[in-house]
Amino acid sequence: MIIYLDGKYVDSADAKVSVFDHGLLYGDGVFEGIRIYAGNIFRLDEHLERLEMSARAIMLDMPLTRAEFAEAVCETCRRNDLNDGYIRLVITRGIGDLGLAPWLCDKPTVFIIASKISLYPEEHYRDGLSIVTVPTRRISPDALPPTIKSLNYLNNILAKIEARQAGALEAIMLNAQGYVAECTADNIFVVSKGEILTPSSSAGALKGITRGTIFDIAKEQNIPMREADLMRYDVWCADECFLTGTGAEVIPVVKLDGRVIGTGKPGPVTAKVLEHFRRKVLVEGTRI
Ligand code: PXG
Repeated sequence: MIIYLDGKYVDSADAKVSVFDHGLLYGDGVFEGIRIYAGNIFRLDEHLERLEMSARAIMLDMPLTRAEFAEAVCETCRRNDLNDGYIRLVITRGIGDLGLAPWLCDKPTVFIIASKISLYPEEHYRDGLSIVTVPTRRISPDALPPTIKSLNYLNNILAKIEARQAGALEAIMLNAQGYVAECTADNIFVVSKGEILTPSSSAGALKGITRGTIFDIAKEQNIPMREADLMRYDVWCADECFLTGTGAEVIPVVKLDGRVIGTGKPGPVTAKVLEHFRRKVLVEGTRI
């Protein structure tokens, strides 16, 4: 596997970062997870825009222009002969000393991994997931805006551990007020009385690229959709529920906290959204 690392394309065995890198020492950095389908990188420009906003929010100067990043992402895919897979683009604060001070870091570290993706098994797309609500809350916007896709995933990781302990593959995280924020690595949606509802970023949701695609599909298909504050009750009593993420795409949820959602089977709105999503990823995108 060939990795892009600080302007060079190196073998994965040689792709090493320093133990003094603040991405490692403090989780000081930002990243993107991107998909490539049939040689087309899905919504690359939107991912790079979100990356720029994340970097701006943590006062990290972008070491490359958007065009340079786009080229580096495409070239990493080309060098790995990757037409379908997952791309991880990471920018850290770079190498510094053992103090927090980001201004003592020389220059950001940039690396890009283009690899295969491990998806949820197909039966979950057919039958739907059973998920739980976990005790770990989504970090609140006054601590760290949840819109920043930073290298600090520890609260989501704790939630993921709690999900696993409960025998679930994903989990709902509530915000500090007790409203549904999102899942550990996916946004959440409910369908209620024909309308698609999803938490806002001020309620703790990452502005997911897949989430944005769902808004586009809803508009194109004339399905009413809006942001709303959701309680667990709203998910328990919804007609349908589904999750979205770059890795998961669109995946139905049929059970939350032991309660069956709707009919207990993936619903028609979810099926329609999933079908249009799968079509979109094949026709949109940046050709490598
Ligand atoms: N919420 C959170 C907290 C995420 O980390 C999403 C929502 C979905 O956003 P996108 O833009 O992907 O539609 C994410 C992103 C992985 C992995 O390895 C996935 C994410 C983050 C980190 C790792 O599958 N999902």
